[in-house]
Amino acid sequence: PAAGPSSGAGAGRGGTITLGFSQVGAESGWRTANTKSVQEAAKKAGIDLKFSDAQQKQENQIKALRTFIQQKVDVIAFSPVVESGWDTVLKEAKDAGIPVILTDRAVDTKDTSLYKTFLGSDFVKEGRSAGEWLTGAYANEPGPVNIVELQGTTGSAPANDRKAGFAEAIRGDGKFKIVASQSGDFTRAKGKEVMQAFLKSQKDIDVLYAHNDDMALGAIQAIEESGKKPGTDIKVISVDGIKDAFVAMTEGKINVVVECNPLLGDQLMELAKKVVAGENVPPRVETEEGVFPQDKAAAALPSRKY
Ligand code: GYE
Repeated sequence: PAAGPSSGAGAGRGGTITLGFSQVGAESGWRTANTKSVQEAAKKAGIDLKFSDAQQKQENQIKALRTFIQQKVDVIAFSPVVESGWDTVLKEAKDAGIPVILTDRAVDTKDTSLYKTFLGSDFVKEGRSAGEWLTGAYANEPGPVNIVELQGTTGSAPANDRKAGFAEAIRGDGKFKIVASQSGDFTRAKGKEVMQAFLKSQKDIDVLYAHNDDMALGAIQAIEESGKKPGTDIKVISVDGIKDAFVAMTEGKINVVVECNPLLGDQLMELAKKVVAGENVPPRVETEEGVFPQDKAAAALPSRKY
């Protein structure tokens, strides 16, 4: 039977759900894997995906969300580039009766009725795991342990939370000192550039903590070009777990990677179907992740999916 005119959110033309998805950008290997996962899962689930890339700019995401609202999509999902500044546009979606799912990154709002659920990782825990690895590795070493930190995109949930979790884990022992901390915007190019500056301004760097693998990989180039050995002269801690980082671990250049899972597509489609059907969903759905020290890298490498 021919589908009648769409009767608004939740109906779906001809039974097909339309999902408007606003992605952060294409800044990292993690992001590329995440995009692929969402696109493949939508296809598999028979969901009509309207995909929009914000190129790491909040204004582009707000525009994309407004376009989705105008198009009367059945459900909106997005990965907010930064945490704050979403209340107005989320209110517009709510007033239009379009449910919103946060994927990967959270928003900072007091009004939790503005979205149905959050699907992603516990970034504070990731930061804590990174810090715990460090305190373990240096348990019997005298200090000081001078750390430089490459932060993710300023104002983003993973940058804020990975910083906070790490700081919390090392706080108990005064020998751990963060001597420099700056954003590398989650990219290889910026990671390299900022590491070059750190190497110039800091005489004595023991450890690099990078909020993602791409920045760590860029920084590794800078370390090598400066004549030092990454993983040995400067220990490297990273987050995500992309294949390239596992390769770098097997080469001894990264010491530990805290995993962050980008393969959220299938779970997102499940949640999208449920919220469109008006079913209850849990307010937070977290993904399972591990920690991979260097000696586990070779065994894990062949089965890495991203
Ligand atoms: O760690 C980083 C990406 O939001 C968890 O964004 C994501 C982060 C991921 O650019 O590589």
